[in-house]
Amino acid sequence: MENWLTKRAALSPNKVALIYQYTDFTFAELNDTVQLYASKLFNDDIKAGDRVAIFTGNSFNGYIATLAVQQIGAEIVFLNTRLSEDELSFQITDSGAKLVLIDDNLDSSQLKNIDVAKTRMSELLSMDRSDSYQPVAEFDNDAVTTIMYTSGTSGRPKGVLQTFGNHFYSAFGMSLNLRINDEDSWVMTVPMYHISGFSIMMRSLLYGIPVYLIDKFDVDYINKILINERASIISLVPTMLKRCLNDLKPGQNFNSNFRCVFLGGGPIDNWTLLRCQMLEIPVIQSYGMTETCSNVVALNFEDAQRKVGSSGQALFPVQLRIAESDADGIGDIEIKAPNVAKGYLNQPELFAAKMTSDGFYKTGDLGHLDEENFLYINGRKDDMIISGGENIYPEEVENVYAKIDGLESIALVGVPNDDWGQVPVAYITVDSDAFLNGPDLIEYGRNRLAHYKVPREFRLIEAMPLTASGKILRRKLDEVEFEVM
Ligand code: S0N
Ligand code: AMP
Ligand code: MG
Ligand code: MG
Repeated sequence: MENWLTKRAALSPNKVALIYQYTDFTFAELNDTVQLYASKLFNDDIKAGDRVAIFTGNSFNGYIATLAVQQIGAEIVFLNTRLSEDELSFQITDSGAKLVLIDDNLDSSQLKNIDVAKTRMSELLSMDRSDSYQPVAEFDNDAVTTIMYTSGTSGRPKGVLQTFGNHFYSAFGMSLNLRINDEDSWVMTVPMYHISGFSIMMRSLLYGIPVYLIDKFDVDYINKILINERASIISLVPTMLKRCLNDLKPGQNFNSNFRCVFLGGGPIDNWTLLRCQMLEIPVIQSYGMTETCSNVVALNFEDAQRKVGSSGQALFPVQLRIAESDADGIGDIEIKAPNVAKGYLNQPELFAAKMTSDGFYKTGDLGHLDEENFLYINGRKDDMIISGGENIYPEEVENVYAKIDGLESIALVGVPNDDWGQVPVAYITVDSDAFLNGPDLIEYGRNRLAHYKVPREFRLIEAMPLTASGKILRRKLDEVEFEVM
């Protein structure tokens, strides 16, 4: 396919592409700025096929830098800015990124000791442009353009390889479902380092619609955009939606061009959905993941009211089936679609293990379909916890703590939380002569893990509930008596 940015700038140069802090940029201006930036980034070391890591919030510089890496034909490695030094170090090394581009306005102290070339995004602007730079002419469907890391139940995090074709088909299915039109615009407050955010950038190029870029989740500012500007769609995770609702004053309505909250990333409670109905805020619930390059299942406008609680139907051209279902029809959600990622970087065997012989991807989620093929999510096969749209794998946290002397065993579980949906707490047993205390254990985790992964509380128990074969019965822990440390 022709390069989406240059194509879009040629098709609709004067349409607004980006609105950042109340300033508009057209697609022609966006393209010019990105190409200038790319010409300074491009050199003998940074060229097509290389990997460049991006450490940014949703800033203007981050938006430009990300598109510039794509224009060069290099692969973008997105770093979650909440990660610890250990976590970032692994991803930078594993991806073989040649350079980390760092957002100027962000605390990047976790990167300080990591041995890799680093450049501040603004520094690059004072560099010379390369005369030989040309944007890539084509975006090859099979070429990887983005890599986003995801953890799992065992071993190392995995870089999900997302191709242009993946992003294209994702945007295509979305546009048919939401019937994207010329009046649409998308508010991007979900982070660009997640597919929830990055997919909005790609949709903007493909659809030719503006993005309201928001660099900090400031609920007052976001509601002002939704009330006073012409924003029509906003992608949110449940935590964000609840904060927006709590901040709305009686009688305040979103602008007349507003069409929907596009909700994903985790389960939502019915009370919040009911509040949205009462406030006449349309919510399009969706289901998707990094490996499917954003949502593959979503509600549509006609059925949103009738099917509250459902995540919707498989989008065009996604195939969905429930495998190994039980008597209630609940089983494994499997997906076959051109937006399923190409694989895991350096760990192809792990991705292969998630593919069925007939090409379906085993999501690890449990669900069932109603008589009209609407999907309802019933939880996970593993014990993954979702806090504010960020995933926490208990095994990953437990492995970090298992190294502590005197800590005999640890099991992490998610407990319900009004703001975050779930937060992690740890049950532990300790050796009889050990001196461990909760605050120190929390501090230990905060130095090694993204803070959202750190247990909020340590619960001391006498003994772990075990299976006959000696495995910890995580789901029995809520019945065990404990003492908060
Ligand atoms: C909810 C957010 C905005 C909360 O962050 P906030 O309030 O800005 O935090 P800070 O001010 O930076 O920090 C304050 C303290 O809060 C802690 N903290 C921050 N985030 C979390 C968290 N998630 N859980 C627990 N604690 C958190 C900080 O650590 C800090 O504490 P201290 O000082 O102690 O460090 C933020 O979390 C956020 O942006 N969440 C959204 C992430 C997201 O987008 N997830 C989706 C990932 N999934 C996908 O992308 C696939 C699905 C998908 O594509 C999709 C999803 C949603 C919508 C649409 C789609 C789509 O299909 O297009
Ligand atoms: P991630 O890979 O970080 O994008 O996380 C994707 C995971 O979030 C999915 O595999 C699900 O477990 C969960 N998830 C996404 N959408 C929903 C939803 N609508 N309801 C419940 N869980 C969801
Ligand atoms: Mg993930
Ligand atoms: Mg998630």
